[in-house]
Amino acid sequence: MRNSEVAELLDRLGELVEANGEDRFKVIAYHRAATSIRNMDEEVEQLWKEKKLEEIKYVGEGIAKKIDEFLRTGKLQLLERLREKTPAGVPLLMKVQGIGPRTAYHLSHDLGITSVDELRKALAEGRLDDEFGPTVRESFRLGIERLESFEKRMLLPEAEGAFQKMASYFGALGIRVGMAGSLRRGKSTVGDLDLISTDPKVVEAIKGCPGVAQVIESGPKRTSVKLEDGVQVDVRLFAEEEYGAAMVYFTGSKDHNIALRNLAIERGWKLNEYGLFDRAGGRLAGETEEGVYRKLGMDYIPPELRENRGEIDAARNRGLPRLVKFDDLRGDLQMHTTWSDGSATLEEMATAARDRGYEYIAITDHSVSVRVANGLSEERFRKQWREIEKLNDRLSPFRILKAVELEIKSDGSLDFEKKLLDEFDLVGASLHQNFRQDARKLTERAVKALSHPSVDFLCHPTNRLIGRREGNPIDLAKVVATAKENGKMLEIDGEPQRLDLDEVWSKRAAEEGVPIVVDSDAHSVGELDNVSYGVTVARRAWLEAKDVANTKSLKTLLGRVG
Ligand code: DGT
Ligand code: CA
Ligand code: CA
Ligand code: ZN
Repeated sequence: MRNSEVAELLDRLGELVEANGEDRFKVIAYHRAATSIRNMDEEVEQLWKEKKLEEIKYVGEGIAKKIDEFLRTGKLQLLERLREKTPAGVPLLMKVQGIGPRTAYHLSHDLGITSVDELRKALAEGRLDDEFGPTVRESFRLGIERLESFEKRMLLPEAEGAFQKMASYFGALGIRVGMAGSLRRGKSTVGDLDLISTDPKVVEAIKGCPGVAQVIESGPKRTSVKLEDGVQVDVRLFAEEEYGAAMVYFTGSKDHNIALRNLAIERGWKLNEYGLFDRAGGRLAGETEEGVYRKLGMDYIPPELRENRGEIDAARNRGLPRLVKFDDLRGDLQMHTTWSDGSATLEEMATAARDRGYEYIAITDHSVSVRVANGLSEERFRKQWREIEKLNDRLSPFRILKAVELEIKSDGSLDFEKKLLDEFDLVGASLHQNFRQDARKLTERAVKALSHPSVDFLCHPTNRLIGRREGNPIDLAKVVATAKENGKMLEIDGEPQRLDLDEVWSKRAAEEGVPIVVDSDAHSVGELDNVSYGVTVARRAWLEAKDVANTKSLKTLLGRVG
């Protein structure tokens, strides 16, 4: 099985490309292809032999060529070239937020610091006091801390991939396992996997699961293992009549559990992972989650809401939201094609979206000033529109919207004039450049864009990349207020590293009546599926179908964005 080898290769390549200051889009593309290959069930070598590399999710033509070169020759020339010109440790140092290619080069080449560990030591021993001011040194320290706490966590696709593999292994053995923990709640990052089963075979069987590298702890009712990629999985055994209570307990969150337990205590009862019990120890509930919630006097609470953010009161008052589902979506409103930095053609994206059952999509290639992503000029957009019109004739009633991910420039002005913008069906505005400005300036840029009559929504408002970059210190309350005032929409970008806006701010925006766009930001056909991560965030934000703009018919949507 060479999947992990190929995944490693692409990860190293991504790091080195980044270390050499090349464009972020490429870097992300390498890493997500790596994760996808690491987690897939098929063997990459087999697909390569069948010339089907490009069928792998997140693998486009460019990456397929590199995998081909590696499998044919055992080497990748680009990687070796980059390795030669990059001083030792630079990719590692760049994982620390606040350290870019130039600083990493300086640390390694001039100061001989080639790892995060050495950097920490040098900071502690005061060896960098002459080189960097106190603010910069503090930012290094914070960056190191953040890196260490994140490195232990996974993004959703990785966690889901690990769970799917386990589930199919257990499935083949006829062992039923339930998924609990933060993955079941759909949290954007997952620390470890928590499995629950009522089948006694499970505690031994898990040790033989492919990918298990180490058994950490093993007892009659619990086994903890570590997978090859460092992921920890806990499996716990319960009796049938305890299963529901165990699922409630280990799904969490901890705060939700504590609030439930307090409710039980108020009634003189006891709630734990084995069940709900009355004063005399008699079992009141435990076999099913529904039973536990019902007995406590409330509606069943969907896992995504179990964060103790008001869901318990809502469930007691029959006031839980009817959460939006993937099937409610009628279209996807952000995606890229080979016209800018996507890996699939316009036609491929459109037909794939139509085959997924959508009624409409927006093609939102980047605008001209995003040079690293091959942004489009007016002239190129006009050419693209002719292609869109032809496809629309052919694919009708499916409809492709002429759209753009429009760059908000440093001074808050936009890439195009109003006259041209008004010829688009839909305009999303994004802020990719100069995001190191101070909070006031960044907020001004977003506010200016949201006040422009031709802009329909703000894309990934904070521009965070989970585990790599904190969101911009933008004043989101002001952004929400401006969107509300001007009748604009805000986006939940489904790219697993982004998931931006997050659930807390999406909830606040929706409560203010600001429509939320949930989209994939796909750069390949496979990435169209990312919209489901966006839906997960929307659900964690308590959103109903009515709160999400792209659950509406095209007519209603266009009526609104005019
Ligand atoms: P993670 O793994 O860090 O992404 O987050 P979780 O939520 O999966 O947390 P984990 O794996 O430590 O524990 C799974 C669940 O078990 C957690 O969501 C709630 C429950 N739990 C763990 N420790 C405690 C505790 O001390 N008290 C209560 N009431 N519940 C706990
Ligand atoms: Ca967990
Ligand atoms: Ca756990
Ligand atoms: Zn973007």
